[in-house]
Amino acid sequence: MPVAIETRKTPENHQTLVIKPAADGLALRGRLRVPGDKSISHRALMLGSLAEGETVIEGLLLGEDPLSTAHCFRALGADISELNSQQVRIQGIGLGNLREPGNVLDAGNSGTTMRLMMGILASHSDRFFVVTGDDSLRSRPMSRVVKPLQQMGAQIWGRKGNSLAPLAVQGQRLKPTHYQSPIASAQVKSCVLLAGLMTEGDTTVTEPALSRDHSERMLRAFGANLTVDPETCSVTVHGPATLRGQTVVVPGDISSAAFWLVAAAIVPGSDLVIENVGVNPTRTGILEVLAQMGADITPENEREVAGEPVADLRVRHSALKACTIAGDIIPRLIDEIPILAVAAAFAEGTTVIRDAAELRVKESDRLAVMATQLGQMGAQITELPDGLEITGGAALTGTAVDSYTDHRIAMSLAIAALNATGETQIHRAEAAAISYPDFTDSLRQLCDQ
Ligand code: SPQ
Repeated sequence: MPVAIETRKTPENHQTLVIKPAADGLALRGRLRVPGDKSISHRALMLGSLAEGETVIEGLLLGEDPLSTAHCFRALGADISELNSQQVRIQGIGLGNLREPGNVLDAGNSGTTMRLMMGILASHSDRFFVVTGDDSLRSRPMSRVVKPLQQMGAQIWGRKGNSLAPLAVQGQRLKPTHYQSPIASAQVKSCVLLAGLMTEGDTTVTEPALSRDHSERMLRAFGANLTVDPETCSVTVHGPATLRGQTVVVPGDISSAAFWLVAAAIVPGSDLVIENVGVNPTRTGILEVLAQMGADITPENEREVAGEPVADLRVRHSALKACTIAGDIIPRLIDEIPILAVAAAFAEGTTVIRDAAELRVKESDRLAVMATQLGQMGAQITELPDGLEITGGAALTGTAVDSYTDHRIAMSLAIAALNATGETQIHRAEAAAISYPDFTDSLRQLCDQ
């Protein structure tokens, strides 16, 4: 085998992923599918629970984050069948009919679960909810959703001036608002739109740049009345809405495909086809940046599936060159910055990433963690207040690194390890299961072709 891949359990019950490429001969070849899109999986579970009638979800991501969403909505009264990636059936309970759970709702590691659910809970009158999460989620800022909800009249309490979970919510009849979000965030936008579903009148969110639009697409498909103004990055929900159960076909997650796109681009001799990837334009910033860097990526078999654009992506190894990543493209590749930092480490010249301070409040401080961990492997990488500066070309050497329990960091470091000399040990690599439970199996399969 051209690369030795092993997983070891630690006494603290974590997993260390050990990767040691052979001196020559490693190339990633073949075809693969990545698991379902995480953002779409969350939204399908939530809207299916809130709709009237049956929703069928095909291709649901079985990662830990969507499992947290399913767990919460079961506790809120939705009848969700056994979870699998073929077909999940939900008997929705209808807007306004969530039950008050007898216990705390646990969003686990998932920012999307907590922030979107807050909009739904705050608008369910006469019911009391408490929402919490793991250590990482309890340190992530929640004021970004608490503020607009309070502007709509919501009653919410939490630590540090209502900005940190656990959060307590006394559901209310809300009033419509026009919220000018200071950040481009699909979670903020979706939270406000979901709160607007049961609110009489027009609830509008305007953001400084366009973030992913899966909520808008799916809300429309479920029957909500929405006006979208791309010029001003504004969306209005005309409430109150009625949602009707639908069939949702979840495409493969471009954020998961990103690891293989970069792996094949940087490992000589690679030629991969990643099938059935969602290529919604609000998510394809990574394809634009990799094209600018000189990557050889061709979309094939482009089609539309259940309201979302989908394609197979063929990627072949090529020489990469540095570029600048900043401005309005950032929200369209926000989750791909750690793996783009890996691509930059193998590109000629200095790549500058700016306007990405949001990365500091993800599952980990992704700027600090990528700078230290990739730096430990020998990359020339400097942390900027709102980004990273990476000068490519320094040879990487395998060493002990840590995911900081962040799924995207764990997988980015694994891809860097494929092009490093010697053995890399990635501690707490089990974090990958948040969004990509079969990541290590796919890595083995691809390296074994
Ligand atoms: O759900 P969570 O934990 O926030 O997950 C992340 C990720 O890397 O998987 C961010 F850490 O993705 C977010 C993404 O960054 C998922 C998301 C969504 O589904 O609406 C939107 C983005 O977050 P934001 O804060 O920009 O709205």
